[in-house]
This record gives sequence, structure tokens and C-alpha cells, in this order.
Amino acid sequence: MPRLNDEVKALLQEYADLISITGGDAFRARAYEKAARAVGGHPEDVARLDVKALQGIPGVGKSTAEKIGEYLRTGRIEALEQQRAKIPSGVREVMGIPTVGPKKAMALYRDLGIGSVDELAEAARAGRLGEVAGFGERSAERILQGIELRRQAGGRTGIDVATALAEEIVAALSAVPGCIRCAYAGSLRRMRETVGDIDVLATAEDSAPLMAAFTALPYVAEVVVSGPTKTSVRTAEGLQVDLRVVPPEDWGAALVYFTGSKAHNIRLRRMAVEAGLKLSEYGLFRAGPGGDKLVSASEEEVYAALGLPWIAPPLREDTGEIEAGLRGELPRLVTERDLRGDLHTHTDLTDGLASLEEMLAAAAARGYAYYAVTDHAPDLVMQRMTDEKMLAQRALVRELDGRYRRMRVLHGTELNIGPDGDVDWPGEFLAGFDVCVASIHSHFGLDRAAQTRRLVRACENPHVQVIGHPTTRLIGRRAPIDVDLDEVFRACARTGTAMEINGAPRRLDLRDEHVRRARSLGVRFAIDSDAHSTRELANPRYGIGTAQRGGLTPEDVINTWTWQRLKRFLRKNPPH
Ligand code: DGT
Ligand code: CA
Ligand code: CA
Ligand code: ZN
Repeated sequence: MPRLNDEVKALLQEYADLISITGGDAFRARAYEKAARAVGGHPEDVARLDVKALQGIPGVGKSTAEKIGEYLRTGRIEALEQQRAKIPSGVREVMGIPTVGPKKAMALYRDLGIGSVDELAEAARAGRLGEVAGFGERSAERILQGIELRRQAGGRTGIDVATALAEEIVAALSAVPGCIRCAYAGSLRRMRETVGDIDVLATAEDSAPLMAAFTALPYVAEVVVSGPTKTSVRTAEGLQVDLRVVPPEDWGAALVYFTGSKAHNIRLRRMAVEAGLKLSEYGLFRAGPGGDKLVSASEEEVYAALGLPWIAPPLREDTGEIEAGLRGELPRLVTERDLRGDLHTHTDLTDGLASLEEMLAAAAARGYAYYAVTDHAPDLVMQRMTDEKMLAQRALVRELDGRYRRMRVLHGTELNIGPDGDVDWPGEFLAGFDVCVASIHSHFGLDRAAQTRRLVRACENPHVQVIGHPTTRLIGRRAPIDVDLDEVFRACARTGTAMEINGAPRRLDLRDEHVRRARSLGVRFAIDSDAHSTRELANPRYGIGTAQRGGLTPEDVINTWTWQRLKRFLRKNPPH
């Protein structure tokens, strides 16, 4: 489901950027920006809406609706093309570098003639950026960091985009006559936060119909290689998808092989050799020339032949899962079905797109037993929160709570952790909330000691039960803060404060390796959506992937607990 909404969102956002970069009306630019977000978060697929219905999306006016309609009809937006033509494409790339943005990119182009990312890096290193208005002493350092982040992200695709596309491809191929089994493998099955490409595996007696159907899929822009066992294609966005078709009896061995990781496979192959076997993508064989093929129709059989229980794909990174499997100590991983609620969500009282009522209805439909509304607190000034607004929302929450028989509605907030570790409101006001998530939204550049002190103090606040998106990283866009996480994890364990695994796919924060470390120090977790729209209530599926990669069980995750048990945790009475 590469939703057209996301495509349209990106185009409208680009249009807004180009308007501001070319010195256009700031008000117009903001209007398109708002429309972009609204389309992205709209629950209905815009492909099914006409120009009139499009105007029903909040924030989408007539001219935006017409542009979307034009795109749906013709595949392009003339006004956008005209804007694009005004600016060298390199400047648009410069805009995309973290901490630069449209205005600064234009100033760099105007004042220093910087028209590419390479030129930007050169100027930053040569200390020439200070000549341009708006660039402070540390700008150059941050820009170089941003360029490095971009390089590391190097063509990798976010898990949400990849999952949507992979699910659609698997559904389409499964429907082809002769297809016996089909699934995606590779890093996507292992739930890595980004993927280099998508690997799809299928079984059939005859591969030809599958390969033909694959290359004929609507999102295929280019066929890279095509053969009877493997075909690779690329989408218009440049994402590669590999399809391998194997005989039905090889499914297990092939699925293990193409799920990886490479490191995990190497360990398995070594174990096979030690057992007098040979493991490859073609199956499990007895060693020696012409060795018989053993049955390998399922993954379970392959693992069993090596003396192992089946290992869940998110654990297959050779980070101890083989040893744990041999000892019979693999964790019972937390799954999406274990989640009983969500403790971090927003409404249109601050920067969410949907009303409280809409968010609650969507949450109830997910079958949650409890759900916390946690709109932003006043120190995030642009959200314009006031005590009155918050208390009015609380009254509404209390009223709506009675309306959902199976779901408790909690009133919470997302506090801002200030540079010293203070939060927005005094204790007596905080005591009125059912749950407080506290997050860092400013002062990302403090040094390690200061960041550590700041987060530890937030943990020590008796009213803060969850630390939101603890490292503040944005994948490929913003580096994590510099902090002694071990110190913070110890404070969490000591004070009974949960660390969030923020499920927003651009965040996934904490990340897998930090989750693993935190667990070993006795930390509990909350897997949250941080939803700003009803659609984003589905984000926890990605947070679950991160949690599984970190080896978490339901016991480790407070929002799998019953309300009775969670309620005790939220009271946070530290033992003396
Ligand atoms: P990615 O695509 O970079 O996010 O990561 P993967 O893990 O999906 O890697 P990919 O697409 O290159 O290959 C898919 C799987 O195929 C990989 O996880 C393990 C297996 N594989 C690929 N190349 C090798 C190899 O040289 N040796 C072994 N043992 N396995 C390999
Ligand atoms: Ca891959
Ligand atoms: Ca691949
Ligand atoms: Zn936040």
C-alpha cells in the first residue's frame, strides 16, 4: 500500500518549500504545508476522492484540491514543475540536509553560489559559512554532521514505506495461479528500522507466471535483472525489490537463507558443517559430493536439524540468539497482540490532525483496554497550550471515559524536559494527570554531562512515568543527543520510570541495541504510537519490531499489563 496520500504529501511539502525558497508568500507556503500534513494523515485514500471531496479534508482548499486532482489525472502538477524549474536541483538537495532547510539553502546559493551538497561541505570545512547571515559558529559543524547522517542513510528506505510496498507485492504475487507460498524476507522480516532493498520469496512448480506478474506490477519503473529463479526490479523512488522463486520443498532453507542476517547465516552454516551437513539457499544436504538433500520444507525443520528451536527473525543478528537457542532460553517476544493500550498520543488541541473523539473512536476500534491522550505542554511555545485548555480537555476526557465501556481513557500530557531537567508545570498541577510522558524538544546540543543530568532529573520527578523518544534522533535527519544512556537507564530502573520505544517510523527511539542494554539494567518500556492522526495509531507495530530486536517479553512492557497493574506502576512510589 504505497498510499498515494504519502506521495501527494511529499509533493505538496516540496511545493511549500519551493514557494518559501523563491521568496513567495509565506502565508501561502504555510497553507500548503498544512495541507501536506492533512493529506498524509487523512484516513481515506486520496486516489478515491474527486476535487470536491478533496476539499472536505481539513486544510485543503480549492486550489490545493485542484492540484491534487491534476496529479491524479496526469501524474504531474504544472505549478510545481514551474517552481522546480526556477531552482538548480542541487539547491533542492542542499535544502534536504538536516539543519539547512529552504531559507538557508537559498541564502547559501545567493551569497556563496553553493549549488550542491559537495560545495556545501567544502564551504563548511573551509569556514566560509560565517559570511552568510543566519549562520552561527556551530552551524558548520551541524551541517557537516547532517551531511554525514545523510550519507549513512545512503539510499536506505524507512520500514513503513518498505512494509507497505512489500505487503502489496506479496498479496499480488500470492494471487497468481501456481503460487504456493509467498512472503518477504531479508532485513524487512527482521524488522530493521531501514532496509537496503526488499527480498521476496515464493514457491511454485513453474516460476514463469510469477516472474511475469512481478515485472508487470504497476510500481515497477525498471527491471534490473530477470531470470527463472531471480528477478530484480526498481520502483520510481529507487527502491529495489528482489524476487526469488524456489521449488516448494526448498521453502524452509531458502527462507532461512534470504531472511539472514548474513552473520546469523554464517553461524548456522558453521553449525551445519559440524553436524556433517551442508546448508545453502538450495537446501540442507548431507556433506560430501552428491550428498542427499534432507527435508527443508519449513524453517522449523532446518533449525531442528541443527539442534535449535525456531528463532524469531528479529533476533537473527548473531547477537546471542544462537547460544540462547542452544540453552533453550530464547525469550517469548512481545507481539502487537500483547499491547493493551497506548500511552503517548496527540489530538488537534495541539499538533494532531484529529479531534479527541476521532482518536478515541479509532483507539477503541483497535481493542485497547486503556488509552492516554498526551497533548503538548506549554513550554513547547508554538503549540500554545494553556492551563485552561488542558483542564477543559480533562473535563472532556472524563466525560468520554464513561462512553467507552471496555476502554479506560487516561488524561496525560507530553511534558518538555528543560535544559536543567525541569518540566512545564509544578507538582500540584502535574498530580492531576493520569500519566505524564516527558520528552526533550529543545537544547539538543548540550554536552554529555548536561544531557545525562537532565534526563536523570526527569526520571527523578515523581510525576513523570515515561521518558518519550529518549535520544530524540530522527532517522537519517537528526543525530541522537550525546548522553550517557547507562546512567539514565539506571535512574529509570531506580525510580520506576519507563523508557519509551516511540513507534513513529521516523524515530524508533529507543533503538534496538539500546533497548537490549536497558533491559539488562532492569528498565521497563512503553511501546507508544506518538500518533498525530488516526492512521498513526498503527505505529506500535514498528515499535514492536524494535522491541523484538531488543529481546523484550510482555513482562518488560508496561502497556501490555492489565490496567490494575499499570495503575500501580503509574503511582510511582519509589521504595525507600
Ligand atoms: P539490507 O537489504 O541491506 O537491508 O539487508 P538484508 O539483510 O536484507 O541483505 P540482502 O538484501 O543483501 O540479502 C538478503 C539476505 O540474503 C541476507 O539477510 C542474508 C542473505 N545473504 C545475502 N548475501 C549473503 C552472503 O554473501 N552470505 C550469506 N551467508 N548470506 C547472504
Ligand atoms: Ca534486503
Ligand atoms: Ca536483496
Ligand atoms: Zn515529542
